[in-house]
Amino acid sequence: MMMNGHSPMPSWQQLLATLDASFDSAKSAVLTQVDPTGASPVLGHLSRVLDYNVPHGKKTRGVTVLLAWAAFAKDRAIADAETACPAAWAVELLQASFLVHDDIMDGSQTRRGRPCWFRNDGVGLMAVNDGIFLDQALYALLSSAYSEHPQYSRLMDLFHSVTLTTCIGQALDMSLGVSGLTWSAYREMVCRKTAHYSFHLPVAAALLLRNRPELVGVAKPLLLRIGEYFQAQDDYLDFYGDPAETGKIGTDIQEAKCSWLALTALDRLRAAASAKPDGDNSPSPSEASSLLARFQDCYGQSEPDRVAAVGDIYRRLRLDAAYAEFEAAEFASIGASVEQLDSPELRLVCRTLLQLIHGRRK
Ligand code: GPP
Ligand code: MG
Ligand code: MG
Ligand code: MG
Repeated sequence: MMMNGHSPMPSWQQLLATLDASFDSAKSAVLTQVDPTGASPVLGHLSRVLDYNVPHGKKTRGVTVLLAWAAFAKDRAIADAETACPAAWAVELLQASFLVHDDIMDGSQTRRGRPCWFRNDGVGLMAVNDGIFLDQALYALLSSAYSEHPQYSRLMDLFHSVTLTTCIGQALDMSLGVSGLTWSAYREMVCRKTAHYSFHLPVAAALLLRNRPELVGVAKPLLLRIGEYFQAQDDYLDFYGDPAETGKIGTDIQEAKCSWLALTALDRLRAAASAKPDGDNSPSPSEASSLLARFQDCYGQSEPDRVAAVGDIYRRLRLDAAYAEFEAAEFASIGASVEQLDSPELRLVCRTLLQLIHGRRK
């Protein structure tokens, strides 16, 4: 990728390698703030919390900080990316904190191919405190790296306000359920619980570090759309994904989540039940009515038979094909909007992100 005659953009893999190489220094910046003497008896535990929960994910959000930072560089030398690494790890710390808490709330078993943190021997409810630690550690890290930066207070406000938004989105996720729900309620929830922290936050953080606060709002609507698309993929993978690839075992059916699959299933069943079949393989009105009753009886129940019955309904409705259609249309539509962005740097960032997540299997 070469732009405007500058040196080429570092690749995603190069940025990821830069990020990985800086983990130890981010970790020690956090632990030094916890206890500069290094003598506290909790340091061993906190070090384990960081090692287990922070560096093992895809790090899409952390690398996005480095990508946006690099896109706005005059000279795109890879070494320059190191300046943004603490902000990148701050976003990954926030993600780690959310995931530790989310897995408790969703009753999940595995994360990133290993037991969820709270399921580890000797951890249990201590994970609640560990999640708070991961959240607060990010502010220690930001302060150690950027306290003299002219945008420091905006950076703090950004992390705080995005955390509040995510927390409200998570409250919606935990309380919505699925019956009688609209797509607009779904989109609102998904935008808050996922899109803000996953896509807007990393780009906005990089823009503040580049002293470009005036650009923070410019790509936000598009980044939020990419985030909504990303969560629809996550909902799809919850059922259709391979746990060997995603590293997690879905719980959306048992937990009665308002997910893309559940909403699409309800749409299709209601349309077919009222003799407005949507597609060639639609069930007849009487089959649709009985599937609808079965769905309502089984969704949100933990008995394996009922979970399997919901899966059978998804397969009967060919929701994988419905999803593939949605994904292609959404990819094209967001892609067209990306090309309308005036800023070539923001265009590059959004295009890279959209291509990165398109068709993802994990
Ligand atoms: C994704 O939901 C959303 C989050 C991880 C945000 C959690 C926010 C908190 C304030 C705790 P998900 O449950 O579908 O994600 P996954 O499928 O990865 O468990
Ligand atoms: Mg979850
Ligand atoms: Mg959740
Ligand atoms: Mg999910």
